Amino acid sequence: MRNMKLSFRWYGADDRVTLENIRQIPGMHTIVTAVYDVPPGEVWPKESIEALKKEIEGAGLHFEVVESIPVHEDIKLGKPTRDQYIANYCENIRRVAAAGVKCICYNFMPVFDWTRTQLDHVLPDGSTSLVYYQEQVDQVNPLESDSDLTLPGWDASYSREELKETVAQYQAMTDEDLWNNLRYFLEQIIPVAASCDVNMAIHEDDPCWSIFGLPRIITCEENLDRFLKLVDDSHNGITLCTGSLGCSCRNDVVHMAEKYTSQGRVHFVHMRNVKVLENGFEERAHLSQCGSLDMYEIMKALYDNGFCGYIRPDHGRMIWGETGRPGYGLYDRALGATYLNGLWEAIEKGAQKS
Ligand code: DNO
Repeated sequence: MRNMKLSFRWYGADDRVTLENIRQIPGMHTIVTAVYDVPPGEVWPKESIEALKKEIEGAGLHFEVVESIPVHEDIKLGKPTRDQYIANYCENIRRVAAAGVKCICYNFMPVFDWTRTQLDHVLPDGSTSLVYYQEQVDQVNPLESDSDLTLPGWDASYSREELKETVAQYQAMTDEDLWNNLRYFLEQIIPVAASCDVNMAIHEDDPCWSIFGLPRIITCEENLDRFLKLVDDSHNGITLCTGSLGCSCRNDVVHMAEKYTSQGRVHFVHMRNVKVLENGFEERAHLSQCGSLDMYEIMKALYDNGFCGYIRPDHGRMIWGETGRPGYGLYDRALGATYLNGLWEAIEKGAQKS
C-alpha cells in the first residue's frame, strides 16, 4: 500500500481554525506549521518547538512538516552577513528534526512570497477566492515613492522605504546571481538535512514568473531540473505546488508530478486548482471541473510513481459565511481534503483490481 500522509496547515494559537476542528477531518495525519513569533533568520527557541509538538500531539495529530523556515533576504541577496543566517538555518533544521519533523518547506522568492491582486474576489456561486490579474500588478511600482498602491499579502513588516531599497537590490541582480546564491545556501544546508534525515522541499515561485523585474527561478521544468542537480541528494527536493506551477499553461503539472515523484524528489504536495485566464488566474474549488487542472491525473501520477510523502489541500475559497485568513479557512480546505481522500482511495482500489 502506498500511503500518502494527509496534512493541513495551521497557523498556531492565533488561528481561528483549531486543532480540534482539524482532527475531525477524516484521514488527517499531520499538522503543517511553524514558529511564527521569531523574525526571519533567527534561531527558533527549543521551547517553542517543543510547545508546538506537545499541543499538536495532544490533539491526536503528528507534527512532521514545517512550512516555512523563512530564508533571510541576505542569503538570497548573497550578502556577507549570509553565513550567520545560514548557520542559524542549519540550527533550525537540527532543532525541528530533534522534535520529529521530517519535511521542511521553504521558498527562494525575492521579497514577495505569493502575490495576488485581490483576496476576496466573488465567484459566481457567491464564494470568494484569491485572484491575480496582470493588469493590476502592472499598475503597482514598488520603486515609486509616491505610489500608495500595494498588493494584498505583502510583508507588512517592511516600511515603504525599506521595501523600495530591497527591491532595488534585487533589480540589480540577474537570474544567474540568484542561482549562485541558492547553490551556496543548498551546499551548506543539504548535508545538515541529510544527517538529520529531514527532507527539504522548496516551494515554487507563486506565480511562476517574474514580477516587477525581480529574478524568479523556481518556475518551470527546466529550472526544477537545474535546481535538483545543484545538490544531487534526495534530501534536496520539492514541494509540488499545483497552483503555483499550474497558473502558467507552459507547465505540464501531471508530467512534472510523474517525473519528480519517480525521481524520489517530491516530499510535499500542495493541491490547489486554478482557472488560467488570458491575463492571470483565479483560485477555484479543488474539484477538477472547477478549474484548469486535472486533479485526478495529478493524484494518479503521484500514486503510480510511489508517492508516500505529505500532501495538503492548498488555499480554499471562503464559503458558508466563513471569515478569516484568506485561503486558509476551514470549510473549503476540509472539502478539499475529503476530495483528495476520495481520489486517492479510488485510484488505489482501481490499481489493486487491475
Ligand atoms: C501560500 C503558501 C506559501 C508557502 C511559502 C513556502 O499560501 O503556499 O506562502 O508557504 O512560499 O515557503
